[in-house]
Amino acid sequence: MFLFALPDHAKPLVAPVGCPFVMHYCMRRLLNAVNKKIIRSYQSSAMALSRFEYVKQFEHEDKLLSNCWIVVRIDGKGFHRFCNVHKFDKPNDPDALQLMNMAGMTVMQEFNEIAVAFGQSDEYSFVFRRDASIYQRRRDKLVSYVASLFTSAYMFHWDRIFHSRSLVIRYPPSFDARAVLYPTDDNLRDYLSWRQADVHVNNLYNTTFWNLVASVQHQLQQRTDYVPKGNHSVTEDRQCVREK
Ligand SMILES: Nc1nc2c(ncn2[C@@H]2O[C@H](COP(=O)(O)OP(=O)(O)OP(=O)(O)O)[C@@H](O)[C@H]2O)c(=O)[nH]1
Ligand SMILES: [Mg+2]
Repeated sequence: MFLFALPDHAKPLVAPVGCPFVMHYCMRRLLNAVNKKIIRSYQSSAMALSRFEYVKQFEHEDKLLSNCWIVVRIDGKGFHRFCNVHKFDKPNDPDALQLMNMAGMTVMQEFNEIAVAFGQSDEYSFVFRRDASIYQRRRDKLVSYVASLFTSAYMFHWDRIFHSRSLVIRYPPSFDARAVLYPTDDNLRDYLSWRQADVHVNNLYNTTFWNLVASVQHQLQQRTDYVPKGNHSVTEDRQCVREK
């Protein structure tokens, strides 16, 4: 390795045009640039040639098959508990769903190769075009970026959505993600139909169930609000409630 240098005292710091030191000054700039290049290439080759270099062989790059639709689906981890802790309305909390949509929109704005996205409950599916070339279709990169952006966007928009309810986030939510390939348009359409059927069945069941729960709770509330006149014992009161 060769490094070139001129002694500092031999070089003027500023070289006015027409000065006899202009040549000297230019030489110094040139040599500094060459030195930097040499040092940089030496450093990178020293790293590359280290005895630890072999561990790179353990890394495996999984590329998503070309000419297939890529669906990246994220799903909230333990959202049953998350929704209970934050007292989301059952079965659907409009604000919580709006927050999911905001996070979904953030992902769509970032990745312009998403053709369509579909969300329900605590999940979101992002459909990347067949010819998407994002991150050279590297599975790990794509899946981890989508999941992390969705999660950070969910946190980012939380205050805007929930500030009217003064709902403070109690612990950090997380989302898993997977990428699935669909080779034909029919397969993709059936995938979307499958998610649609899922939301339909769940909502049919959940809406009915939670409406029943709400109406029974309402009736019980009305009954327990009834306070009989007179000097009754607690047992008698309960009897009154039951008999009413
Ligand atoms: N109250 C309420 N709960 C919701 C809402 N959206 C989703 N959830 C809850 O989120 C859950 C989502 O289902 P899953 O993804 O199967 O369950 P999970 O608890 O997230 O479990 P994993 O995904 O396996 O970690 C539902 O069972 C509901 O309990 C909502 O708008 N309101
Ligand atoms: Mg979930």
